Amino acid sequence: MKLLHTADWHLGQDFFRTKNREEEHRIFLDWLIEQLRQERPDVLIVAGDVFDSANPPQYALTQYYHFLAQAQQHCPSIIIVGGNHDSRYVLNAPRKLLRTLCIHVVGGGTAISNTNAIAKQIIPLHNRDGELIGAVAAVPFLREGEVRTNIAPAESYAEKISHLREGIKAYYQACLELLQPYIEQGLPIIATGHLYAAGSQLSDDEAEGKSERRIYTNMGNQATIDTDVFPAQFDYVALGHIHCPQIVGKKANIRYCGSPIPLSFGEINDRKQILSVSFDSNCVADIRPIEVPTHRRLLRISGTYEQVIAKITSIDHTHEQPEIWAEVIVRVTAKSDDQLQRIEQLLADKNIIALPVVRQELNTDGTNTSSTTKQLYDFEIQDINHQPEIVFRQRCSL
Ligand SMILES: [Mn+2]
Repeated sequence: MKLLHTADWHLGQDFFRTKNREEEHRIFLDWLIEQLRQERPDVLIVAGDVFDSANPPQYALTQYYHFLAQAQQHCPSIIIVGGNHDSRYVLNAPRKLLRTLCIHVVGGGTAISNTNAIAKQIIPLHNRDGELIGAVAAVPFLREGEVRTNIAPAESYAEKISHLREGIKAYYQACLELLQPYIEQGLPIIATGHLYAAGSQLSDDEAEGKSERRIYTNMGNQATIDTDVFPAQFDYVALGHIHCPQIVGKKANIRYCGSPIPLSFGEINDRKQILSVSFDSNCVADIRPIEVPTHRRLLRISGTYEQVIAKITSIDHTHEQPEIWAEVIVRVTAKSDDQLQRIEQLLADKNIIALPVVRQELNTDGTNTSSTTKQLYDFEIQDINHQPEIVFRQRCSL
């Protein structure tokens, strides 16, 4: 038995409200079809965040269906689960139609008390000859209301988190019971999940909270889930949510495959990949990352004015296609429109796009920059917390 594991595509991503990722996603999906052709897996698993938003743009839906139409010709089963960015309704709408193509969609979780509904998330796997070869507990991103039965009034934050963890564990336990017939046959048992496993290493921006900020709505980063929520009978756990590929909790068979394209400047040092997992009877025999080729270069350029100029000057391959996107942060002691213009001109000459725009950070004491002393030419929503009046005035002046 062999599976390919991917997640966190974020089709339709709007990059700084100015650029889309349509071309990069098209190239990735074409590449993925080629991998299906070469690897010939028995199942493809997409572990959540197919789309970047609950209401994806039309071109993203077209890319998704175009991909599925091709992929089902090369793969006996495809399993898609919803992530926190996905709308369960968008994913589930074509569910019955896709089922006829052996594409199984689980857009959202179900109430933990509803065993019949959970049973529908257990998917038997068959090979090209129609033989039963394994089973998957296709568990999507779980919302609090689905996994909690005992919401008490006035409970503390810690109690809330602890109940959420218990609920997720119970959900996987419920799956385990339904998987027993397959376990007894000695078949490989696979589970999916879209959650923040404890001890995961975040990409730079994820750590800063810029990228995956909606870990659990209103729950922040504390709602990490220990890997002991996954029963030992699961032979492989295909996770999504964290964009940096990694093993979780030192258990080689519990994995994040990461996002296939960098979705923020904090992800540019990640090795983007999908995972090819082979089983020998019900044991994982081999887990092999397949690196996703990079299509567009993303760069982070920061430093003093002189350093930024030197860095931009030293960039080779300018005018490469597609154009380079860069995050440019200039640390200055006093605002200078002239310097900013020179940097912008230099970038334009090299056909590098600064996103969102070149940003000046003001060092009030001339040494370090703190977020509270930051003066932004372009500003983000969190800055409103600091200086609502300044933000308002800047907005009016645009
Ligand atoms: Mn994601």
